Amino acid sequence: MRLYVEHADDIQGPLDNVLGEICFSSGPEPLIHQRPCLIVSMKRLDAQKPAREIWRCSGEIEQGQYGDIRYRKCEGVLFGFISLPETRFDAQGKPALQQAAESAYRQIFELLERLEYPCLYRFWNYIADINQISSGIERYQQFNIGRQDAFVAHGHDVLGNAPAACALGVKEGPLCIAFIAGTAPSFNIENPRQISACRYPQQYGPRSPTFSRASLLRSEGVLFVSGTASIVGHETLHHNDVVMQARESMANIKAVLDQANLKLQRNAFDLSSLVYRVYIRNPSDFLFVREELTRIAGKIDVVYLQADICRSDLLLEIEAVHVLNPCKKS
Ligand code: 3EB
Repeated sequence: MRLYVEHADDIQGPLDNVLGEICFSSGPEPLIHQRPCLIVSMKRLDAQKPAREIWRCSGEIEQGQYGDIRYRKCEGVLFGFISLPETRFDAQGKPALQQAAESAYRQIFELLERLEYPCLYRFWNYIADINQISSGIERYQQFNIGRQDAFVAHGHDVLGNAPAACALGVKEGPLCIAFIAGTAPSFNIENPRQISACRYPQQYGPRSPTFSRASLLRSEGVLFVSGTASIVGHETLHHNDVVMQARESMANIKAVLDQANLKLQRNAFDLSSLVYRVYIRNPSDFLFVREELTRIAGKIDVVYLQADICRSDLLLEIEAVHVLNPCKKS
C-alpha cells in the first residue's frame, strides 16, 4: 500500500483511489464528486478557487459510516471525518463545545477500536468562535478538556505519544474534525525549541492540548507536521509582528524537520520540499507573510487561508506535510 497526498483546486484523475479529502472553501457549496469530503468554510487568500487536500492510496478502498463519522479505509490506513453541531448538546453542566469534542473523539476512538486501526497519525480540528469566552472559559480550552477526556477514556497517551494535529477557528458551524489513523505505529516528534504542548502550564487552560509537533509514518514515508506557531518554550513571541511570527514559526518547523531527519538518520526532509497550509488571522497580513516564507524557503507549494488561531496573540499558524515519493501535481 502507498499513501499519496495532493493539493489542488480540483480533483484530477481517477476517483476510485481517493481515501479522503478536506476542501477549504468559503464560496457556494463546492463540488464533492459523490465521495466523502470534509468541507471547511474558510476564505482562501491566495486564489478564488477552493483548496483541496486529497489523500489517495494504492490499495482497494472500503467506505463506511459509524455514528456521525464517515470514513474510507484501505489496508493499513483510514481517513475519516466528523461534523458535530454543538446544538445537539444540552449546555447545562459542561459547555456544549466540551461535550461535542468529547463525543466526537469518543466516536472516533470507538470506530478505530472496532476496525482495528488503533494508531493515531493526524487530526485536523475546526472550531467556531475559537477565541470566544463562554461559561468563564475560552472555547479552545473547552475543546481541550473534551478532547483530553476522550483520549484518557480510551486509554490513549496524553503525555508522550499524541498524534500530530492542528486547531483553527472558523466563523460558525459545527465542530469539524478530520483524521488519519492506521495499523502501524508512527513516531511522534517533539520540538526542542518548544515544550511539549501536552505539558503546557495551567495558564493556557485547565487541560493541555493533546498533540505532538509531528508524526512520522515511516512505512509510508509520510511526515505530518502539526500546526506550528510563534511559540518558544511555551510563550508566544513577537506580539503584533506578523513577519517575525512567520519567521519564528518556520524556525520551529525547521527544528521539527531536524528531529525527523535524526530519526531517519538521513536528510530526508527540508523546508523547500514540504507542502504547506498557512492560516492567517488578518487577511491584510497575507502579502507580508508570503514574502517572508518565500524568502526563507524559496518557491514552495503553499495555500493561504483566513482563520482564527487558538491563542488570541497568535497571528498565524503553519502546518505542512511531506510525502517522500509524492505523485506529481498535474
Ligand atoms: C501551539 O503550538 C499552537 O490544539 O490541536 C497547534 C497545533 C496548536 C495543534 C491543537 C494547537 C493544536 O500550541 C496551537
